Amino acid sequence: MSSPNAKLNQWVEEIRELCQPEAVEWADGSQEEWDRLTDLMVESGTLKRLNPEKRPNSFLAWSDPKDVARVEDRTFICSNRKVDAGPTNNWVSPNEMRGTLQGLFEGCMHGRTMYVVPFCMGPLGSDMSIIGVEVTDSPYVVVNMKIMTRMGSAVLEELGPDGDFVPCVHSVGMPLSEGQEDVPWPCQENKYIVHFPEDREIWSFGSGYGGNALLGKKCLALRIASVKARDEGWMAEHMLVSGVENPEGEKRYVVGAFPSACGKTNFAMLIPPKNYVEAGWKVTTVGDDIAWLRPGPTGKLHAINPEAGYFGVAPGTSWESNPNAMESMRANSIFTNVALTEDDDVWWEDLTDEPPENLTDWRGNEWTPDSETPAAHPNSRFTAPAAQCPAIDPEWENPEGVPIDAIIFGGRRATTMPLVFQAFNWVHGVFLGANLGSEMTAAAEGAVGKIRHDPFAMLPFCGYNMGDYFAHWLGMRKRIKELPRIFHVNWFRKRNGKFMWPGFSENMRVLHWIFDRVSGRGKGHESKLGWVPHFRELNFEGLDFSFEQWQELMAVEDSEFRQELLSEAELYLQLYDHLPKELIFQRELLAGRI
Ligand code: O2Y
Ligand code: MN
Repeated sequence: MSSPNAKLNQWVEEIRELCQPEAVEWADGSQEEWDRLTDLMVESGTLKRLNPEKRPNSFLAWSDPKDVARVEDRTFICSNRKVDAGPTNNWVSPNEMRGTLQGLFEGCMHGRTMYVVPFCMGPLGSDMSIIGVEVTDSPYVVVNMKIMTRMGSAVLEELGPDGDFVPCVHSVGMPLSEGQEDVPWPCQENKYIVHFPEDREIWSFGSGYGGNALLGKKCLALRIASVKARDEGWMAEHMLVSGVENPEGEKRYVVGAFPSACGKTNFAMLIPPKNYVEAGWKVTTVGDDIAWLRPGPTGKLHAINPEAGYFGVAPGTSWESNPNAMESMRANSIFTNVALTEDDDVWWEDLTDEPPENLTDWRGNEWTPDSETPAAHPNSRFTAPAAQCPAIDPEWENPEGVPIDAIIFGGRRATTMPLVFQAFNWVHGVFLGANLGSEMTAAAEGAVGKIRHDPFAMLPFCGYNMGDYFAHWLGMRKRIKELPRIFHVNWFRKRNGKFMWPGFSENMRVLHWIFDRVSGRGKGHESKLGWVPHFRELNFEGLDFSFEQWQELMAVEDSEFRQELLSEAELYLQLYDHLPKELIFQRELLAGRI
């Protein structure tokens, strides 16, 4: 098979000549193909079929322990000029990198099948969507792409004879010589995740895992799309998209950017407290990770979720913390690096209060509750279809996107940041996004508890100079007729080592205030940080929360903010030559206020 698109056929032929696979297969996205590839991987040991009674049509993969996460130090933005990648990205000149890739990819698919995977990021037929084609030697990638994107023949049809696509080349980097036996998870020590922003091209070598290999997600939908968005006047953001409807049937949509380990997926799929549900409030999910935003027909910013599935962190996800995610992965899902139960189901830390007596851990070893290592890898994942989420928004595939009224920035902060405040205006809101930071939670990330600044939660995902990205955000205010209001939230403030706010479902109360603010209700009052709610403006019905607790939760300590200003200085110095003056001015204003 080939496609009706001559440019695509020619490119596939070039990659075939370079990589020299044993066979070429065009993915059509059918159930037959899924069955055939999953059978093949069960046979080869890459997948285990889970108990069909408990988890129909679902599989478990255990990766090589050297291939368990995104590799930021091996991720490159190869713009023509170094300054366009900026100081926060790894840069190598396109010429040098193309030479390196030529060497790496020559013959890299020997003995393997090369799959050609046409995929669409965003609803088929939407002007906001982008088509990509990923060539890969990993059948695990093909089946994951079927869940995470619109994939296969329908995309080729949409592409037509003249359509354009983002070429994505992926290899696990382990060619097989004649008679050489394969391993369940082929990969390579030496990994390269490479983006050519001007050519809109992605090359990935050596990893079969997540964001390194499912190239529609972080590589296309964020790094390449952010560059395209800057050039074309829209925004590609690392944001969830949710709908909120009040008992009167008034509906608002919000987007939210949160650095990792801040409960972003839980917030995207929030189930309101009982009294809210009984009163008729509804929260729906459009997307849990990425939003593409364009000025839309209503004059507001409109958002689509470019993805069709969730690639969520398993540990910590449970019927208590996120029932909607649990429902989403009941069937037709792939689990990576979680533990296997005795009855062929999956388990991970915090899934149940009591761990099962006997498990096989993610490395394939026997595990009991006395074992000293976790049963599931901390970055273990579920890949589940978004359409299976009970809270999926009825408009989630609307080709025009959904109109956005609020942008929410949040981090995990034990000190300094109150529960919620609203930016004074767009420029101040951009300042809040630029200063977004979160505590590090894993020793692997650095000093636990230390603040890592992650502007707009985009530091690892912006395909160009972060200073220019801030300028693009500032410039967007002139393109949008009805600007969304911008808010900052922090669910994680602590006193005496204890969280001051219950979080999870109770975050609905904050969302309610945000809803009221963007609807012209909810008065609030001005503080040094921005607009904040009065105690009486938050609905505490069904929650025992005193005025004294509220005052502590909302307190602004000048000394903490002095420290905050100092810690921001590092990023400002790093970006000094591309930093918009508006942000320097905002920083001065904040310094003045405190
Ligand atoms: O570790 C990986 O390869 C995946 S990273 C990821 C996956 C889903 C959603 N967000 C992220 C992230 O790092 O932001
Ligand atoms: Mn993410």
